[in-house]
Amino acid sequence: MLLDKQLIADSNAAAITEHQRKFNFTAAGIDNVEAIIKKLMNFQVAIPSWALGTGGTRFGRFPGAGEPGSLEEKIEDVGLLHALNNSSGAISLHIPWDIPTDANAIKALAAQHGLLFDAVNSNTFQNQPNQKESYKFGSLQHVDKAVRKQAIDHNIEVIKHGVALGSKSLTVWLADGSCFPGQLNFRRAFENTLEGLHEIYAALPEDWKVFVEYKAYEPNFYSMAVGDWGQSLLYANKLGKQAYTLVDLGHHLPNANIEQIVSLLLMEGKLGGFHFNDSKYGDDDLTVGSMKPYQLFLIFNELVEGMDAKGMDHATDLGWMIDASHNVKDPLEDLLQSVEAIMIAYTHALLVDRKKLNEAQLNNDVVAAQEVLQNTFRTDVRSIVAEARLRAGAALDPLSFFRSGKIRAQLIKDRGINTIATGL
Ligand code: PSV
Ligand code: MN
Repeated sequence: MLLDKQLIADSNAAAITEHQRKFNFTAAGIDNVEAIIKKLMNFQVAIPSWALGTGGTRFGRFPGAGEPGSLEEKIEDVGLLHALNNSSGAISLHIPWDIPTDANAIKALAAQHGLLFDAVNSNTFQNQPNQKESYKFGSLQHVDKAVRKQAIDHNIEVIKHGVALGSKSLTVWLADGSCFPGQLNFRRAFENTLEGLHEIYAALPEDWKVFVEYKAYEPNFYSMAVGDWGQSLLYANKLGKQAYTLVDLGHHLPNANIEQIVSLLLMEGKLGGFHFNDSKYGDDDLTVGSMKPYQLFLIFNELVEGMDAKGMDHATDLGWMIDASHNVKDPLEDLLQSVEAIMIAYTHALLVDRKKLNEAQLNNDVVAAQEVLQNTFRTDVRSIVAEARLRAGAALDPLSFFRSGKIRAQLIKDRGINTIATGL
């Protein structure tokens, strides 16, 4: 389904007067509003293919009708999001969940929706049917060379799929680790993992990056092969200049200071990208900004400050992606909420008065520094984000547009009652 842009234009026309009133009011208080709008129009957040279907809850999985049943339909769904918000211009595939039967046709379909292929993701955290070796005791860290080789070969195959689609990066997330003390020799596990990553790294095209994603724990785990940013950074430094750390917001121990982690990784030139989500207790994969919006703002504040200090391009020099699951909401509605939260946090970070903040820091004026950040955070910037969408031909209010009912109804009509297994 390709969304008829006229429908968006009609709904925008109905809401334009109210929007302009709000936008003019907010814009009047901002010096560089035009520059900010330009940045917002360029900023894209990739959507993971596995977030487009309903995930499971303790009570079961309750998928809504009209969810995508094929890679083509997943691309259509992301295309729809992008048409609505102009900020979801890329899709991230997970192999083997998303192996294209015809890469050229898939590429052409994505192009029709204005989408690029973001990082491709390997999966050595689930045994696949007909797989020779088992990942029961890990993949790249495994004591058995044959298991390690299987995991390396899989990653190299993922790179090949990515090359065929025009992707430019590989994300490696390992569920490797141990369940009990004594089970693993930590040093040997690290060395095996590094050796495998070296082989994968050697298969990267020159213009590719590899992202090493860390995660503090899996249920019932005692240790992880890549458990925190320190371990990830060690691997990335040892691998070379095409290797970076990837920060998934849900992958930290409680109360970790993620904004400080981000700042230091950026300083080291080793921050590769993000998986945005939110959480209350663990790796909850909740809607971005639904629990800790101030933390999200503080992270973006460090990102903008650090990227500007290095002359980096906000839109292209880091990998921006959502990694969330949707169990009780319509996945597309949830993703629209997540992208909106990211755009708001980014706008807030662009608005921070850097000069004032810097002065406050140099003068040890703690109160003034806090005021700068909190005044910004308390500014309602939703009309600025909406204006950026309007100028790009997207919807003033994507969620209301989607909720008007016509889109899901059309998807259900086109697809029957398709539902999809998310693999989570
Ligand atoms: C693991 O929890 C993770 O965050 C990794 O990014 C995976 O690739 C993804 O979720 C899907 O399981
Ligand atoms: Mn992730």
